[in-house]
Amino acid sequence: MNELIQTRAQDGWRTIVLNRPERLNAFTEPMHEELAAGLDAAEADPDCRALLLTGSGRGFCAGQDLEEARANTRPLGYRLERHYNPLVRRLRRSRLPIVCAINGVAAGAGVSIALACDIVLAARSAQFIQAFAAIGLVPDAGGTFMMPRLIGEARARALALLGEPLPAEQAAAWGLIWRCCDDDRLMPEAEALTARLASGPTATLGLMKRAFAASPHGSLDSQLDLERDLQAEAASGADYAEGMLAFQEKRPPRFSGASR
Ligand code: LHQ
Repeated sequence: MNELIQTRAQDGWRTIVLNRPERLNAFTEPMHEELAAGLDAAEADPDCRALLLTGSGRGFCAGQDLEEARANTRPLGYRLERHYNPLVRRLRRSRLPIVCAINGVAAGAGVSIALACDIVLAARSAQFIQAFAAIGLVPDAGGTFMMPRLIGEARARALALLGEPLPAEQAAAWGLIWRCCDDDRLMPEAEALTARLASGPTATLGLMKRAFAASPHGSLDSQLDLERDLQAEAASGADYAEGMLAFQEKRPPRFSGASR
């Protein structure tokens, strides 16, 4: 079966692979539907405690499939509202920590989707391209929100207006992503990172995501209040008790990931 999205279940976590390599994993509507179903299934599985998102072939994701966009009469705003914006929101709001392994070029909304994940690793040969200006469009799927916050407005504006590729090493040096590594190390490192997150205090990692999601909109006062509330919630969970006990007993913690 020619799946547009492949899912592999590992012990405690899942890999989700964008799988249209002949089109550099550019998104079509059916691919969005399959990805949403894959994310639904992962979220609903209590044994799944982390996700790894990557692409097959030589690209990560070339954004919207331009052939589909041209052939299909749906307005562009509909596509964003129906597929891209919910995807970005759900990656950000997911209860699961999400690692993104950028195995090759990321362009257009492909960059935005990567940046909506929690930790982004890239192969040294990968590039990030704000490809929008070249086709007469503006950055979307959260690009104008995430890019300036990660790398500063001067760099974000120039990348968007010029559409120049940003090599992975530069992206890491600028703080767009967590780090880059040699191409043959990408998947082993991304998998090790995801497995490590999967053995973490999952519910608490979800609370951390909430704090970071609120941060750009908040003041110091509002973040202090939010952190107080989230900390109370974290401290009421079994993983806090286990973490404290493990510290006392000088052993690694065995987190259940549960919220209580
Ligand atoms: C593609 C694509 C592609 C189809 C490569 N579509 N086939 C949201 C909502 C609604 C509407 C509009 O937009 C959005 C958000 C967006 O994402 S808009 C931005 C869409 N993406 C782009 O504009 C990127 C277009 N692609 C490129 O500029 C290049 O392909 C890059 C720079 C990504 C890679 O270049 P190369 O490494 O030289 O590869 P290539 O161009 O040879 O691509 C390989 C094949 O993939 C090729 O097909 P072919 O039959 O000639 O082998 C491309 O046509 C196809 N492909 N991107 N987005």
